Amino acid sequence: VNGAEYISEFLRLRGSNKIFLITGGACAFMVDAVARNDGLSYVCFHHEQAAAMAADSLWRIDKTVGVTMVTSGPGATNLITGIACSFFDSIPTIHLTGQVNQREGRKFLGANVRQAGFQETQIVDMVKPITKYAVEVTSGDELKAELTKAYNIAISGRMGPVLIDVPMDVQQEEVGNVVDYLAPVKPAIDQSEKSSIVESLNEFFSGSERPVILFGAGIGLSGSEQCFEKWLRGKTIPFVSSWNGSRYFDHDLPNYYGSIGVYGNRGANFVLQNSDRLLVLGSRLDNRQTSGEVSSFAPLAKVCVVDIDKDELKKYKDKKYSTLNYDLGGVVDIFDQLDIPISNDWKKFCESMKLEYFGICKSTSAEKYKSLSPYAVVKKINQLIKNNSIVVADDGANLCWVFQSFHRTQHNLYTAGGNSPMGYAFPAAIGAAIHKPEAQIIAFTGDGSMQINIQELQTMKNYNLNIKLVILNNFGYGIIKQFQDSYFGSRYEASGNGYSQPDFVAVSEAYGIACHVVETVDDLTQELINSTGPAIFDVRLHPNTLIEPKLEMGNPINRQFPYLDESKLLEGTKYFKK
Ligand SMILES: Cc1ncc(C[n+]2csc(CCOP(=O)(O)OP(=O)(O)O)c2C)c(N)n1
Ligand SMILES: [Mg+2]
Repeated sequence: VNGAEYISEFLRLRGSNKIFLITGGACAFMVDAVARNDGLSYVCFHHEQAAAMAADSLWRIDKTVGVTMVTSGPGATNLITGIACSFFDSIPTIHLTGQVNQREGRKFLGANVRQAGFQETQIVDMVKPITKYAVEVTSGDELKAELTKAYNIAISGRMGPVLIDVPMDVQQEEVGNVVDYLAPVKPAIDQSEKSSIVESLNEFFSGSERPVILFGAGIGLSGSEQCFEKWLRGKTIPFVSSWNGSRYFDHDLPNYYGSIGVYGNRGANFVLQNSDRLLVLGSRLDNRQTSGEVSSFAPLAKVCVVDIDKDELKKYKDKKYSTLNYDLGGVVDIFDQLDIPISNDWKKFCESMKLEYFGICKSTSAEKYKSLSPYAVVKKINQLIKNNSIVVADDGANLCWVFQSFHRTQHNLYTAGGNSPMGYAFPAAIGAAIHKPEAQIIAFTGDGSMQINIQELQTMKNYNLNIKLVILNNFGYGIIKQFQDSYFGSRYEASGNGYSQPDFVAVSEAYGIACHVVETVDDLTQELINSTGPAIFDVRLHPNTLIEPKLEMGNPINRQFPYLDESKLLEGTKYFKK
């Protein structure tokens, strides 16, 4: 087989059978080989960024490695924002870029020119900081070795995207048969090491009265979410989560108090802030969780962080932090041996916080303007859809509204948490719909973000994808405007002033897709949401609809806007005075 055919067969054998692409001269041999492989098919996108975001989505759905195939130069550089989504959220993806023939390339000519071949770009150097591994192959033998190597790097340890740049001559080279693939082996942790982890954690918790566990995305990335959920079911230990962690729990678990942080649930924030022992599992504690004032985070607690990535642990300089460098998947079985003391007073406090705040999503701004509450919209859709549906959120205020109010049980709920580019949700939903045509899929986006990958309406139409695309339309960049309310005297530069948008109903019509204008929650009917095939919902919100609650700069996470009255604040910070 030639290099291009080898790549196809390798991907098929790994179970990555849908290749997301835009073609071009430098990748044409690879694309043709995909088409000729009986076990593979390709999907044509209309922007490479969208293809990369769709590929990113597959692992989040069912741990399938997504693949893109694009041409050199602009095809390759267009992937970058999508690749970054995978890198920051530790999602394995494979990106195959065509490259010019080596005899036409800058390396062959030996001069330090900007470009030799047409559309030649040094994509490998460009993506190095946002991939786990990126390599240009120079021969068939190298291609064979590097495919396995790159694939295994993508799926092992702290996972992430990889890119392989394949010159046209290597795509055409005769490379021989497909060689055996050896899967990576997970390093086992022996019994004595496990006993020492139990000892450290029991020591950490000894004397605790107010323990809390914070779960991050690591619990799902390590494949241990089900084991942890089982363990938690029998326990009373309170737990909270990051947004990327919240997608791995049944929010009905009695000891779940919600997600924390800048846009977190007030009750969850109060629980965390009052704790005396905080165990952080698989979360990098980014500043959307801790606030910019890191020293005000968990101010009364000793904190222990367990993470697979040594470098993440180097961040913790303060002596209140201790760290353990483990893959949660390898140590989840030790949790049964932990002895975590909890006071009754603490259980009561957590319960009272839950009663007061959990699941409460009030839009005082919508009340003020007598307009539609985005929280009511999300909750209504949440009620109408099936428990196993796929729900993708985008960025900005619309992302916050979804993660603040969506009650996840079995749903597959996700977003590109770390990179959070405008326009992720829609192409990610396209990836989901192609991968799981039978699934119910909802993509939430904003009017601004919708315009970043609006060209993919054609992909949705062309493949007749079963996606309900919900545009939470506030006629502007809502999250930025709210920021400008706080710091720029409501001067809405480039967020309201200068910003523009098309008539989404007319746009949908041009693409031949049904569009429903939503002005009240009653416009969202069972019939419309549960119909099959593509549809768009243009949900009309007031331009000044706020994210509530939200932290303003300089505050600890227990003091969010809209500000509580003194007695509620005192209740929520009950243990601060001691
Ligand atoms: C590619 C990209 N450019 C810029 C930003 C900065 N940004 C974050 S949210 C946002 C506004 C998004 O507007 P919209 O989709 O309407 O969301 P809203 O906040 O109004 O719900 C901007 C410009 C970003 N996240 N990604
Ligand atoms: Mg908007």
